[in-house]
Amino acid sequence: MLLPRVEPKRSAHGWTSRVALVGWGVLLAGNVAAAAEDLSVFSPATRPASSIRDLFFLVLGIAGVILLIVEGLIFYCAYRFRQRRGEKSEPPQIYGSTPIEVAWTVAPLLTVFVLFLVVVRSVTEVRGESPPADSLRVIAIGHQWWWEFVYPDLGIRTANELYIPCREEGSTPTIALELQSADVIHSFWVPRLGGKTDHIPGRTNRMWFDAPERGAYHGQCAEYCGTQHANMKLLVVAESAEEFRLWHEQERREANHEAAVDAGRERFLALNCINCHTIRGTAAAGTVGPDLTHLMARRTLAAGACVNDHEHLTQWLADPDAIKPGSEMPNLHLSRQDVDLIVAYLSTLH
Ligand code: HEC
Ligand SMILES: [Cu+2]
Repeated sequence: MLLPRVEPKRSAHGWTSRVALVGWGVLLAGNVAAAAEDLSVFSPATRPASSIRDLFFLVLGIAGVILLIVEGLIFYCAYRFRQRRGEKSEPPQIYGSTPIEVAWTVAPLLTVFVLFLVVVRSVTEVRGESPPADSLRVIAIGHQWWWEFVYPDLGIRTANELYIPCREEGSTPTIALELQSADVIHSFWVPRLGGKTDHIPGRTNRMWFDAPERGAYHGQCAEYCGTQHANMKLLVVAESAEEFRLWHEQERREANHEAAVDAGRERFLALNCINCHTIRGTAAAGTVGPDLTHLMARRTLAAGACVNDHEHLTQWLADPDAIKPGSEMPNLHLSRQDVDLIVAYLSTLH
């Protein structure tokens, strides 16, 4: 049957949509390029991450071949059986063909079976049996919307920035994460180190990887967990054994106690900050929000929502929602003077 011809309408604004499309393309390419360095599954730094990348390419390859065959057949048939000049009626219609039906049932079954096998192989590569006994254990707890990292064997507790020793000549420690949740489901994803694994309330999921090269690796919560899910970022910092030892030594210390900022410390301890935050060495022992004992050791505030500097810290205390709308840290309507005093105090917590 011939379809009636429809004249395409010429849009008066065709050029705007074209410009928008090009702009969008440029933006996308820019994002891809920026992400390519760091948030990319295509530059794996560990064995599980490489396994996931290889699986991706294998599946893409198989899907690509299927696409070529199917599209090729469509084009072939469209050309071979096109309507010729002078042909008015439909060609003879054929129904049923056992060989073809068997073929298109068996071929997808085989394809799915092969995909199943390669996925199972990758899953065992990623999960393995269990991590070696001398792994560095870290309990990673997902909160709305930040990460808590507890090192049970090292006696420290930090937030949002996970420090680990890196691979060095003669030693490749394994990092064994125990993933838990304080509220809803989150997902731990540092693309260059390993795939997504969920934090599920009431259970502990495990993932582990060999320490990567020295460097910083960005990550992101990968399971929608509420309004600030996008601002639930994390950074993994892989340091040399010596750097890691120094960092650990510093983290173990109680908070600095500088007389010059006594006024700020007193305000902090008098306010309800202490119901939610811990500063070791003071009376503050809350566990609702991040441990602030070594706040200044962190590069960012509020799980990567902004850089950790004087200006943003001031803004955060004056109005957390201005930086992270809907955050679980309430606006305490502090006076300008209190904010300045407390910022001065927090700025000494190295
Ligand atoms: C009801 C609990 C609560 C109270 C009270 C509270 N906070 Fe928070 N605070 C939080 C939570 C939760 C976060 C994490 C927010 C996020 O990242 O989404 C946070 C984050 C922070 C951060 C950023 C920490 C980091 O590493 O990113 C600072 C600094 C901070 N609070 C200081 C204070 C101070 C100072 C007070 C008192 C004036 C205070 N908080 C009162 C819950 C609280
Ligand atoms: Cu999330």
